[in-house]
Amino acid sequence: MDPLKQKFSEKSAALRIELKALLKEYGKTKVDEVVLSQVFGGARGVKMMVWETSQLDAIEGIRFRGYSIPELRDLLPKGEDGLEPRPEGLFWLMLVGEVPTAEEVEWVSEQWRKRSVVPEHVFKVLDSLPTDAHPMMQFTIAIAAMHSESIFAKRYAEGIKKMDYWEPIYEDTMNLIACLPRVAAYIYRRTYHNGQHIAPDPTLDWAGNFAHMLGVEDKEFKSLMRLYLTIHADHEGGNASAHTTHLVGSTLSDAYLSLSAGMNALAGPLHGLANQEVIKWIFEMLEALGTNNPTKEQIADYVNKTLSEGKVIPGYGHAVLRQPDPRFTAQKRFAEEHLKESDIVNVVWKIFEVVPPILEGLGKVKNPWPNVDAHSGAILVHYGLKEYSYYTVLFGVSRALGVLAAMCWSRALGMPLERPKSVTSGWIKDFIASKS
Ligand code: CMX
Repeated sequence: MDPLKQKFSEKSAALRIELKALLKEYGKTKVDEVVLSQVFGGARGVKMMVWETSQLDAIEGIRFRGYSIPELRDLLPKGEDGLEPRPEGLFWLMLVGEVPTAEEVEWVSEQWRKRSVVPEHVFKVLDSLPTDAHPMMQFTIAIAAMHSESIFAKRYAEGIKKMDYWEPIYEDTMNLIACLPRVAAYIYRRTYHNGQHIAPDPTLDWAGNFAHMLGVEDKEFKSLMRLYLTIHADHEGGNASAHTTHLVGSTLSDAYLSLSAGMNALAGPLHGLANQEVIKWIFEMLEALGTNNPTKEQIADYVNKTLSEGKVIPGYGHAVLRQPDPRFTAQKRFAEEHLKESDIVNVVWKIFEVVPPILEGLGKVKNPWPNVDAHSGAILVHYGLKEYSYYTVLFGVSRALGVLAAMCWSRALGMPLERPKSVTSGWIKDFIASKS
């Protein structure tokens, strides 16, 4: 058994036993109460699932296995330039709860290199799609098409014990993550660069190689990709992409079909697609104002115009967070270190000064602060990755790390089919009447 799998096997077996005892003793203990506005309000705040890999605090933001993003920047082994953490390390941390050594991170890289053989039919499936098909549609189809490789699906069909489900899911997870940069880069090059593909470079790490296959060779961009693919990886379990992956996985769909479903959720404009919407909105604003260097007053007018048209300001607001998103702050820190003079980055910083008081003034927006999607586009544009319809695919490659690590845990802990209760509005009216 490989060393990561061995560690996971031991840790998950121990937790499974512990949780079994806990449930036996405290199974009837109340952990939450649900009020009517939550039933109608997208189940905000309702505690109804277990997610080992990360936890979100409304004020502090995300912690991966207890570590904040700035802490992880110090702790996780970094890329060749010594600047940003390698996502391989975050995956190790999320899966087994230990900060990996540089050797362990190199081991993950080597594993993903070896496992990154994308089946030929996946490229054929992609080539059969129109080149103007949205990259997220291409991405979800390609991931679903890799289902043919699922070890879990094969082992399940042969007959496998519930206790052993996690083991082929671990293999699927490692194989799928290994292939994602190749698939995602293939989509980018066929959509925007006339199908001129770039062969992987086996000397590079997972994120560096992805940057290389996209065709952006700048060393700083490789560094950005390490940061980007680390900070987007997980945001506890209730967000739409994570929850969808979990829900579909709970039916014992394999890792490929579950992730493909999760990516369809990420493709919505209120979730991951917001990263494309932000930069699109900024470009439209600059065009409407006729300048690349708008004043704060001009930006405020444009924000008010957007709101008066009944639209949201993309990149602002969050279902859980009530402070600026530390993932936004991490990208701002990167931009301050590398891109202080960039016009488009400066526009993002001005928007950050202008938007929160306007949203606050509406009196209904619970979080007027920027989320993860408010900054990323401007940085990508600076390095030449201007095709914003592609941005959510980058988010998706990263999100796979968290949701698949979590899926290993769900199978190892024997999590059941998810099936919450729904009621009709008639039932609710009767219930309220009976209470009064
Ligand atoms: N601009 C304008 N209005 C906003 C707003 C924004 N950025 N954020 C929230 N609101 C509005 C809501 O639309 C809602 O209005 P109605 O009552 O008229 O329907 C009201 O404020 C209350 O919403 P909320 O409780 O503050 O926010 P929700 O939890 O319902 O929604 C989110 C959260 C992210 C969908 C919302 O803030 C939004 O639409 N933001 C813009 C899209 C975006 O950036 N999404 C990316 C989020 C991060 C991610 O998942 O990747």
